[in-house]
Amino acid sequence: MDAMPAIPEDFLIGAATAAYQIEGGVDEDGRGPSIWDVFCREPGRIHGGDTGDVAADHYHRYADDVREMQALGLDAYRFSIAWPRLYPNGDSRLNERGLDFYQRLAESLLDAGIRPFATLFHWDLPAALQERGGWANRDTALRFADYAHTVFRRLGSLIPHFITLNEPGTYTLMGHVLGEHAPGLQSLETAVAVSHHLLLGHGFAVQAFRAENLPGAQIGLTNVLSPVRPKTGAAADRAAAARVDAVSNRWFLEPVLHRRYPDLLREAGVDRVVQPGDFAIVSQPIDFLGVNYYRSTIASASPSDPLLGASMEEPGQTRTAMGWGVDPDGLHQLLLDLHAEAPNLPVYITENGAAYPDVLTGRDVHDANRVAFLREHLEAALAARAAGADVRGWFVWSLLDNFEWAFGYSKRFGVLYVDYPTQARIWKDSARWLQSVCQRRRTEG
Ligand code: IFM
Repeated sequence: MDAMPAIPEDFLIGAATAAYQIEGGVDEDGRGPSIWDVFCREPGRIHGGDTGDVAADHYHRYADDVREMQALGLDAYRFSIAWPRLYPNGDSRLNERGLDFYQRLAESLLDAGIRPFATLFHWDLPAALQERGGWANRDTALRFADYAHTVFRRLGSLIPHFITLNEPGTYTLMGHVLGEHAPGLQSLETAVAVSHHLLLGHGFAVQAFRAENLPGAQIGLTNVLSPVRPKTGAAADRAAAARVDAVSNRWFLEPVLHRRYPDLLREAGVDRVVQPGDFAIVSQPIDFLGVNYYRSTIASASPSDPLLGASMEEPGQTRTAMGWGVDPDGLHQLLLDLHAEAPNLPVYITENGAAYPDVLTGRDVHDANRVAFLREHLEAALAARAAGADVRGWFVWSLLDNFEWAFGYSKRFGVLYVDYPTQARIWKDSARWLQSVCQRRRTEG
């Protein structure tokens, strides 16, 4: 990869978080329980028995956190809205105090000159809705649209960018096939229904957004995408790679972009839950695609594998603390491929980052590995942009160390180190590097 190209004026540099991972304050101001509150209390589900009860205490410290973002020089901040703060019971009773929090957060960001990007569903479904079947129940898509509509009506003048869903694929697979995330189910049949209703909810939310006619505001969907290459040119490896690609990438992309499910999903029975007219809803035009990128995949045929008949490896010279291979070229290729597939669809990289075993020494965290990861991936994104891909921005995952789902607090992704006992925020070297990038972006812009 060549040296980092200049950062274009309209290319945003940001950082991302999600409500359950940072907020804490789970019992405050009328918030209802989410499926993650329930899941964390089930013995053995989360590393060390950790929960999001306190997390990074952002619910109380959001104003300080916005000041940190301002000091970093970020153009944009992506956060998620906790549905159970607004609708604690999953029904139509709105909790105004929950809405107030996000209004205050959005106003603080705007006052600091930081553009808010708000995700509406980053996995924290109200527990009351899971009791009625969760996303396996088609009605949840309608409840989601009502919640989304409230957000657009009440906060739409403050928030210029909305993301309907974060990584519906991860939510579906980890929560309903592997059972490693809330709600902890293991049923392919349920997962297939969940996936379709998530996409339907996305489409309904886009319709509600358009109905509000918010001047200048935009809406998109965020998928995690992992380019898949066959290990060899052999037909069996290419077929295995296509199956892995269908599950990892195409499942949540094709219905939105091309009004169809991949064949593999049709074989898994998705047609049972698709009703006439659904694809028209799911494929409502979006203003941008959010891409979360962490790693890529090499697939080969493995007839003994029961799920996909494939085995997977991750290319990369080095690994992160999650064991994920580091492959910035995969991001470059992915962005070019997306541009070829949907040339008129702008892309934001809504998450990109790495966990490493950070060590706090005095007031320092020397995370040279994370600095290299971020620099190489930003360079890859900028090179793809220079080659014609319509990439509009890049968000580091994450602003803060946080609750990494089943891994609890054992994995640190932040550029700001969180000292959990004191909740102090400590700048890692990667934060200083990010600040220098933002400064450079401003002088070049
Ligand atoms: O922490 C998660 C985030 O919630 C969704 N995308 C991947 C991140 C790292 O695993």
